[in-house]
Amino acid sequence: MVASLDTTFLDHSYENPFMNASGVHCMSTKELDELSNSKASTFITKSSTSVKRAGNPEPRYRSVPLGSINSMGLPNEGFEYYLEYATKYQKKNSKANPIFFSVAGMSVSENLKMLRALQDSDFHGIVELNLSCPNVPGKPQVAYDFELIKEILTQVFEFFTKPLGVKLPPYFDFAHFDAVAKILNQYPLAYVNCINSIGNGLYIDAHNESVVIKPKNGFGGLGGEYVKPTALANVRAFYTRLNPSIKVIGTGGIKTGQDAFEHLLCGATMLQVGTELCEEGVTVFTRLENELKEIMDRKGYTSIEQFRGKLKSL
Ligand code: RRO
Repeated sequence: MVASLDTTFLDHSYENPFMNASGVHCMSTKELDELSNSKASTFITKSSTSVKRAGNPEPRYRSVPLGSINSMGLPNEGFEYYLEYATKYQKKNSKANPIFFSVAGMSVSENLKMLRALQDSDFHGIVELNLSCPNVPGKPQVAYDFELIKEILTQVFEFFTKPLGVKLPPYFDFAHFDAVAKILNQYPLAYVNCINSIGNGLYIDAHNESVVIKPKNGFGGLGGEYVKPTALANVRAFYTRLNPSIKVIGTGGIKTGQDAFEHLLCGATMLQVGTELCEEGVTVFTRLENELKEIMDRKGYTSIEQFRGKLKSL
């Protein structure tokens, strides 16, 4: 195989575009260590809140035939746990590429508090602000409230100077792609990550006439094959609307090298793997890299830049 998967993201050169999606295989230091020792080129922590959270009652994640449904409810070990891990990791691996740190406060002030602490810390990686957790009962997703996106980002960029991206939910209408892109273009964002799970799906076990997860009477975020076309649409919609300085991370339905290739064609720079990482474990990255290289070899591409973003219209 001759194809190179070298990927430049925010002026750093990664060996390949693959990493985990926040929430999958990144809750504990053991899981984070496994990611760091895998073929993923970097990794992201579970979205954290100021204080440790137990999350929703189990069962709260189910693998289903075409993907997954989850209503985890933001379980995490708390902001300090991940900050300590990230800063230690940086010291131990001073030559490694930047890692990603995800935060998902339950209010504007909680997000600002964590971002202030990151700003004042030794962390010199990339921060992802998760605006799209679909699973906290009684808390609508921030990113479906466009005024609230503006309010948060305006306050964040009054003090935050480290690289910051936002995790977006899927949008389903051109009016919404336009409106959100117009807002995001007003801020010095490093990237947007499309997409979080498709919120509030309902998977039913017809034999037992029952839902399959306990929280929210079975409603939960969908991932996996169900979501790939929606993810590709969002990657493409934002890639074609955002200032070129704002990169797009593609997340959603990446199970094979071909899925990865499609995300790259739509314009994604980094690629995150959620449901399939949960299914297969960290060896998924080796397989995805081989499959993507095989496709590139077959098509005569030696680098991702030769086709990234170049999806053809009819
Ligand atoms: O923890 C969760 O329930 C969760 C989060 Br924070 C998220 O952003 N996306 C998701 O599917 N689940």
